[in-house]
Amino acid sequence: MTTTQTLRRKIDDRSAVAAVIGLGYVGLPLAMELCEAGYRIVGYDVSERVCALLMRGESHIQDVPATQVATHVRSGKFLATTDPARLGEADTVSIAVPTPLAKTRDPDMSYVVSASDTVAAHAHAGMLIVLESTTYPGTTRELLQPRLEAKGLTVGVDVFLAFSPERVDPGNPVYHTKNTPKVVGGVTPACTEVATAFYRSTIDTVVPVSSPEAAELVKLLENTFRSVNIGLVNEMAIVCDRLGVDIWEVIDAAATKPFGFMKFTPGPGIGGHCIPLDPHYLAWKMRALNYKTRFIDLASEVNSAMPDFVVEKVAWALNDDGKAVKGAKVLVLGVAYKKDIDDIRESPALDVIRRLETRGAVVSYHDPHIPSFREDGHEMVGVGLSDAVLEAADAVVVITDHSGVEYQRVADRAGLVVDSRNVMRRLRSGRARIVTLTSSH
Ligand code: SAJ
Repeated sequence: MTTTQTLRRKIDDRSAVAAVIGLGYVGLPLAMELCEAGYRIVGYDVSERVCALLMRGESHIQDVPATQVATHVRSGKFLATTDPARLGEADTVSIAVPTPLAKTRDPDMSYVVSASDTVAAHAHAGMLIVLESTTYPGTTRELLQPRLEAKGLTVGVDVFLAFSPERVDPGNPVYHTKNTPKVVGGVTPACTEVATAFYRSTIDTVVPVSSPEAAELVKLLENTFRSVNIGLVNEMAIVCDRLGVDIWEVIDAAATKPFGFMKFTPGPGIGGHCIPLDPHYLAWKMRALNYKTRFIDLASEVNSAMPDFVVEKVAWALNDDGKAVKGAKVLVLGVAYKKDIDDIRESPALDVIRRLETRGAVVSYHDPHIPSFREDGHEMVGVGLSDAVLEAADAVVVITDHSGVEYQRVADRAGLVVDSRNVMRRLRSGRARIVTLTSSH
């Protein structure tokens, strides 16, 4: 039997041992789905704390119930370990490690390089290796393939190598790892075939493409599409502000078009670990090829100017109340990067708070999902949303429109609300004067 046939058989009868490198919001859900599909799993992570808590049957990932971890640990199907040697037992390895951007907006590939070295050290004939971390096109072929070949392993014959973008949307109540279509691109046709068979054993829909570069670009197109369209609608908000038109009325009316339009909404900027970052992988790669990705750069420019735009709105609104920003008591309502989650990474709220404090405002915040935070050199403890807090504020600034906040009480008790998400639009009018991104200050 050829190596391909042997590995295919082990995938088909689930005797293959599947390894997952990186047990975070991508790797752990994938490891759990692989357990459900019948594989024995070697979960590898550099964090002793994470491996220990998982082996105690606990979960550090909001979308993975501890009961599911406990079940698979108890059955012996799931092992979380910091010992890289255990990867030698694996027939398949899925790499789901972080690919952050440095402050210079250049990709920090150190985690992928480290994982690639670890895999290569324990790679053997008959192994499938799949990179899932979002990265620039060419990474799989340039970083992983040489390391495998340096061990005398021929890709497509002895070992199989592919890229498959992660599409995990934390907190999404409908789409999770098993029912989100999975794109797979192999270095050779045999690599694509084996990787497709592997993921098809676990995930409902698998979409093979012809190369790892195509698969790497699929992810970047998906998230650049969002960044550019959010940038467009943010620019339209600035246009509407200049023209005295309500941007949300315009968007809602445009969204009645049953074809050829997709609704995005303006806001205080974009946060998270995907949309603000992923497009910069492509921009960085293309700079090296002397091409300027203008849409990516322009969207980034518009989106990152939105915190300033919001702060200007606050300053003008306070001014209309005869107050200076300096010394004003400002309550920021919602600091997570998007509604109904507890993640503050890259949140525009951090920029808004920093800019307000720079201008002398006394800033506090309330976020039902984030009681306190230490992020990006900022450390704050949230306040309760009491009537007294609302009445004492010179301005309340809605940055994240979490559900479950008593916005009517905010409208009744606060004197001034700058609402960057237009979440207050359908309320009975109360004491507060409400300013949106496009209403006159
Ligand atoms: N945002 C806007 N206006 C919009 C949409 C989003 O200002 O119309 C802001 C959000 O407030 C947030 C940022 O943009 O700060 C990103 O929002 P997002 O809805 O794209 O949420 P993310 O960052 O969690 O994106 C993830 C991505 N999933 C993966 O990368 C696997 C993205 O591809 C998904 O489309 C998105 O979830 C989703 O649809 O929820």
